[in-house]
Amino acid sequence: MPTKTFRSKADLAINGAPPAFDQPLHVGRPNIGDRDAFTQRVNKILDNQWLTNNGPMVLEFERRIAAHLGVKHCIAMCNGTIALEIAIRALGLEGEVIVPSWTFVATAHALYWQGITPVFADIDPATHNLDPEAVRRMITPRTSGIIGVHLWGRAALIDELQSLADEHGLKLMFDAAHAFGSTYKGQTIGRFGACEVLSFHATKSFNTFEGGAVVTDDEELAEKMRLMRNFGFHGYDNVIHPGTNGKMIEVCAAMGLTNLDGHSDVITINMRNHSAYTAALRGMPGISVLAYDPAEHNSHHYVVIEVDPSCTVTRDQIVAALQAENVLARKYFWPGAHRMKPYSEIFPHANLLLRNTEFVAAKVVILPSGMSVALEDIATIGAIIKQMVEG
Ligand code: T4K
Repeated sequence: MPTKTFRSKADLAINGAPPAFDQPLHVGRPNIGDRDAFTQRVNKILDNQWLTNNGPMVLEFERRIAAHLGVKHCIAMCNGTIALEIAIRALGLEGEVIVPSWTFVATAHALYWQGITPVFADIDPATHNLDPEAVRRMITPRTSGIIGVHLWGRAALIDELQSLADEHGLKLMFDAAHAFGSTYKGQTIGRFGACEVLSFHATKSFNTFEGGAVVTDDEELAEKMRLMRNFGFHGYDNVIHPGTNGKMIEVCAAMGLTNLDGHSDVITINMRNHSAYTAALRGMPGISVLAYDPAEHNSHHYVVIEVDPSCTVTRDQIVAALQAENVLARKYFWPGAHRMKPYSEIFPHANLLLRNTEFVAAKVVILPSGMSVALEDIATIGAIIKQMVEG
């Protein structure tokens, strides 16, 4: 363990001392695969003179992702948010749709953007995922569906949500933006609900620069989404459906194919990092690291720590101390979508029904991980937090 001392509670306001890290250590630093393989693919794209619109690289990417997840259809898109919007529209969701507030705001925005009201249901504070009983309480005659989120790649309570949806005649889909390669009861995420939506944003464990996809076993739904992502074109000069431009471009697919080849290495490093953080923070009063179920697959991309109200320092003091040392920890997804506009104006009292969301949002910190984080970095970050808590 390093012997250096870092800013303590008392020191936080003192300026001038050099930070522990010369360069910022980011949450969300992209994992970048084999550069030569990527460059070769880019050269192929340039030689082909086919840059977008369902090119060969995107078709190969879709085949590989579908095979990787064991799902019939992968419809690649320009990003996860557009993929959510297209899936929501293709499913015919309308009126009200129940979602967690404890998610990235895109889950709610994808509904609101289309004139649908996102209705926030509370989470289970242990899993950070939707509590099916809280979902049940939010169902009204206007409810048309539920969007479950597999937060931190940990699967939502899929069976319970599916039973609830069936019982009330609701559509169920999943925001699986964090769950690429995760499993639920041993089955790969991708085939649950009517469809599942992935994000391949630069900050995800697996990225295509920007990108996303909807995956589903439903042939008819897949066909509809393929039309919608390309303005509704069915052949030249023939538009048979309203649509938008949701296409993934060739260079993103090239990045995806390259990163897919290296993704198992990323997971190995993430698992190593997660274990190292867990060991470094073990026994620190009021601090815990969210665990991943060893019986399920998970990319271990998110290192989520919880700072309990019983801790000697607050969550915000820890974040401030880390940032002062150039560790750019994040408070994802504080303060919760219900406290962001326009939802805070539409539902000014949502907090009263979202006690667990509020409780969790106040105590979470995400720490840097991925290929650019070394074990020594984790030891130093552990020492900074220790100094704060015990110093
Ligand atoms: N549903 C869920 C549950 C999601 O988490 C997301 C996205 C979506 C849906 C929507 O999917 P997309 O439409 O994005 O495909 C970031 C990402 O932009 C967003 O994709 C992600 N979730 C969310 C959790 O994080 P910000 O606002 O935190 O981004 P930003 O610019 O602050 O960057 C985050 C960190 O990453 C910084 O510390 C810097 C670092 N970074 C970022 C980029 C882009 C790099 O080091 N290199 C980079 O190239 O939203």
